[in-house]
Amino acid sequence: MSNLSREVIEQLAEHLENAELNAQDVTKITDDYPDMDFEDAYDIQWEIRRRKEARGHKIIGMKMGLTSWAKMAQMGVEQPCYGFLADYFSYADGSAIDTRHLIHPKVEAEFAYVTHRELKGPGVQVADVYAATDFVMPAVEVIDSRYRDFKFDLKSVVADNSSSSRYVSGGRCLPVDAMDYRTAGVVMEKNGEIVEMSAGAAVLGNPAESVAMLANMLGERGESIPAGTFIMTGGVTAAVAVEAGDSICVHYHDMGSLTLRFV
Ligand code: OOG
Ligand code: MG
Repeated sequence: MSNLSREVIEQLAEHLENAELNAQDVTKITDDYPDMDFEDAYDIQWEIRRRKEARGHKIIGMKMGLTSWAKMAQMGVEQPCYGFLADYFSYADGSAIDTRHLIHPKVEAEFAYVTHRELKGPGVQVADVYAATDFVMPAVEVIDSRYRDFKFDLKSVVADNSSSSRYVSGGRCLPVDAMDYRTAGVVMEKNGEIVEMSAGAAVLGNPAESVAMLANMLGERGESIPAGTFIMTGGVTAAVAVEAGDSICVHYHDMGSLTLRFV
């Protein structure tokens, strides 16, 4: 089912993408379109993706969001969502992120999975994810909701590409069976002080569950996770607000650390 016309979907995609590109916040779109449903919301996200590809950007990965209780509680939303990652979102470990292009960035510590085999839902389970995973690596996401004061509902955030903005990945990559990622600890420091800590199990009991859920959600639209996809599985702690001058360092058990600073 979907309630919005194609014309409105395209208008809202342009509106939200402009908010991203101009770093200008907007009110949440369900205020003006209360009838919008989840199919409409994902249609808007896929239209933003199409717009970027039409301008020559490459889609280089996917992300899951709101997969931990810490994140769901922080945002007042009780279901995971997905988004896409465009080429210009990606930064190298140690990079400086320019806050002038962002509205109100927050950082999240995540585990990323890279696949070597297609995963197509429905019915994808953790075992399928293990069989399809090439390696697991640390990633730190910078989210930047286009909605005023980061206030949204699930449909609005889905339409806004699940707040995707920037990320760094790196550290030590490990085979999927090298460790039990559920008990892999993560410690986040902001300006040298510990601000959050958690472990992989915070994400749906096992970050691989998040990859399975992504495959199953994409399956509902007839889409899949192609072989060779980089997938961020969602923040293991609440997101931490940052501004120009801040530096972030995230330490991962046995997988090294990632740093980024904001200028
Ligand atoms: C939505 C995106 C959440 C995560 O890792 O949970 C997300 C938001 O909180 O703005 O990326
Ligand atoms: Mg995230």
